[in-house]
Amino acid sequence: QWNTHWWSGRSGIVHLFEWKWADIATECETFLAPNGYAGVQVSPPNENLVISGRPWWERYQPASYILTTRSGNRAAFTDMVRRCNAVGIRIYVDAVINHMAAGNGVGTGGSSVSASSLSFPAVPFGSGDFNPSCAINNYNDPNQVRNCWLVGLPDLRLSTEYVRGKIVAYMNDLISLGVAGFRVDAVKHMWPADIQNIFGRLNNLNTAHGFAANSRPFITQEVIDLGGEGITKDEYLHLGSVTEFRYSAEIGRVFRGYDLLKYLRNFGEGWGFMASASALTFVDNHDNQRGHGAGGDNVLTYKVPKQYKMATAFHLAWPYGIPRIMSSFEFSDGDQGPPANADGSLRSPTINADGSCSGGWACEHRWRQIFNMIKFRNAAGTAAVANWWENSGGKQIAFSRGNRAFIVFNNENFDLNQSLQTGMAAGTYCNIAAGSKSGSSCTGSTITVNASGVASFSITAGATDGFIAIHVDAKL
Ligand code: QV4
Ligand code: CA
Repeated sequence: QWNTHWWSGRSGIVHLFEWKWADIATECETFLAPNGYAGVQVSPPNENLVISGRPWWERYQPASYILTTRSGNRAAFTDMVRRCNAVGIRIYVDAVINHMAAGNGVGTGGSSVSASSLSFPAVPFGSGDFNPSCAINNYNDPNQVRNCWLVGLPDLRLSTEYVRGKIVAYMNDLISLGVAGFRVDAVKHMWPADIQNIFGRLNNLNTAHGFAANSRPFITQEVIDLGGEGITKDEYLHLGSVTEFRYSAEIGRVFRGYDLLKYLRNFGEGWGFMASASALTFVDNHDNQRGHGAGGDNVLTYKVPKQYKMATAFHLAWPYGIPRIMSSFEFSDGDQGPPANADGSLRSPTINADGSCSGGWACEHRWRQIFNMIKFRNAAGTAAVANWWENSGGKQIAFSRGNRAFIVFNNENFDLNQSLQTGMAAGTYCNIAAGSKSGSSCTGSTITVNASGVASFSITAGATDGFIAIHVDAKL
């Protein structure tokens, strides 16, 4: 359950956090597929409790497994998956299966919810389907972390066949609609044996959506392991891929300038991270960009654009992990929900003439420096890192991916002016940080590689983009 089912020549999963299904369908067709992306992680599609003020986190409070949320209904979800698969963009569902909603009221599909009487009639779940109420205070106690109630959310009794059966039916329903897999929420809070049972009962992917026969759903498990807790990521590695939270914490620290870029030379397993094929990697996620979950103060977000673009460029240039790109809505408060109308309905992002978003949406995946690095990663393919260079200060680095792509970073507070061996064929290349290839020219600056593979690079300390990148698919 490690295969992402990406089309060849594609890479990267964009988390279109809180987007509507209809907008995602259009985004697959008009932007993601043409720019080489491979997949989308969508917000939880199952009905959630409506919470006053409409915080984003109401979607992590399930009311039922009916596919009706502010992102759209079952028909809209079905249409999105079909249209995205048709252009080679895979859909991964955020599956919230550890718990149900903590409050009382009504769900986004109109179902009634009562946490106080443990009644979720639209599933139905009743009091016998939950573990006894208790708080999680001690993350060194695996029994407490897995059997007690995460921030007061009624904890499902996943040891029972009835509860397992309901969750398997929900996930198999999504597989029948053509999803390629799941980001499973709060996995640390579930026993490995319980989720192994559930994952083992998932159907193969739907061949009508272009998946090969006998394809297993991709699984990425949300386990926050920054060390020092009673539960480790290692307990879940046999079940599928796992979120590598240390990647996010460390890359933020490096690009914020607290560590030398030269140490990135063995970023990945060399830093004690899990094996590359198991690691779901990200610069930030929907929790740690706003101080939820864990990750610390060093996490980079869209609010620190220069360092964010540099960290993302490294993330996509470096051959480690399964990269996920965060696509955010703008926020000033950590509870604030996505852009919405007065009646609570979600607003669509406004797409500007230059391709960027507005209307409260950050759309990092549409930033030139980011989507052009997806193309860099696709151009690099499986080529190994070569032609490593570092300055004596250690905050300027460069490397190639074989003879297919080359990138230079300057995180010093002084200019970089350097001739470097790129490993690339002679010619003129577009600097894809500064612009794109358009016909027979570049919309930004160019880099000329001479017959010996050498080119000269200049990145001032104050440059808007702290990196220069070239690759074979953006050669004039
Ligand atoms: C409050 C009190 C509790 C009290 C409870 C009583 O804080 O002490 O017990 O009321 O009812 C929201 C509120 C939270 C509230 C809770 C229940 O923020 O204050 O508890 O609802 O009413 C998201 C948000 C949470 C939010 C939750 C449910 O981050 O703030 O809680 O959704 O709406 C750990 C886990 C990890 C988790 C991470 C955040 O190991 O698995 O914390 N990450 C995932 C998701 C995350 C989501 C959940 C798990 C829960 O990525 O987005 O939490 O589904 O590290
Ligand atoms: Ca649990």
